[in-house]
Amino acid sequence: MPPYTITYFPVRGRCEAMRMLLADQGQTWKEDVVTKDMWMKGDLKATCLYGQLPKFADGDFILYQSNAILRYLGRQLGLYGKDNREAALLDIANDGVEDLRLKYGRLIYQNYDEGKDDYVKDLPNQLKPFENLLRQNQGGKTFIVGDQVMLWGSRWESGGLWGPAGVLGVRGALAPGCLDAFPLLSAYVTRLSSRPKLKAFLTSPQHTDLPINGNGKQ
Ligand code: 6SG
Repeated sequence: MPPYTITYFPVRGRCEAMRMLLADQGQTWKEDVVTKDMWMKGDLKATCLYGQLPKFADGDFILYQSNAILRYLGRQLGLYGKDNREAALLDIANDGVEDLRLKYGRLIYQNYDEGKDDYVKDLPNQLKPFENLLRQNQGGKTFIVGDQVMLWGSRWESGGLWGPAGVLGVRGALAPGCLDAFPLLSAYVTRLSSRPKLKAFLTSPQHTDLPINGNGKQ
């Protein structure tokens, strides 16, 4: 029995980052899939702390909030930096991703037809900080934080930055070529996605067959 269970809708959504992190780290987990019909009944929602998914279990320890789950796993698996400063730098990166993810969520779920052109037009401004973050660490040749090609970097880097559908994961769909102007980010995505365990996950039906979002938009 894997120790971890992800309870979520049948989408990549807010869980793909933690799935990528777990896969990259050679962990196994159980998926507890909640369909729209199941969710609409309301009894599961009533038991969730904020009335939302994802819900995550590590044995009998239950967590909510996708970023809290990522941080928990980061600490659990030794991927949260070597000290308080590195942890803060990771938080800076992840919180920036969260801001972009919120914009993306509003686009996808509330304002797709009217908002798409402006979103794509502004994407270079949104991505530039991440190119800059990368450059600040050894010229962008490794990870966003840290000085070794170490697995802890994959915490935000595989999951947090480009895993979320709204950020780089959609470059083939929403904004093809959006990385072309960012050589460090492009190389970094290629570097990370060639990590064997992560690559195996990203090319598996578990990832490829799952829609990015819950309403068919991407
Ligand atoms: C939706 O917003 O998937 N959770 C979502 N929606 C259902 O009743 N801050 C936290 C976090 O980071 C945000 C949680 C997040 O963990 S994520 C949730 O619980 C609710 O509020 C986006 C996502 N959507 C999937 C979805 C939307 C439409 C079709 C599928 C939910 C399932 C069926 C209807 C609503 Fe559905």
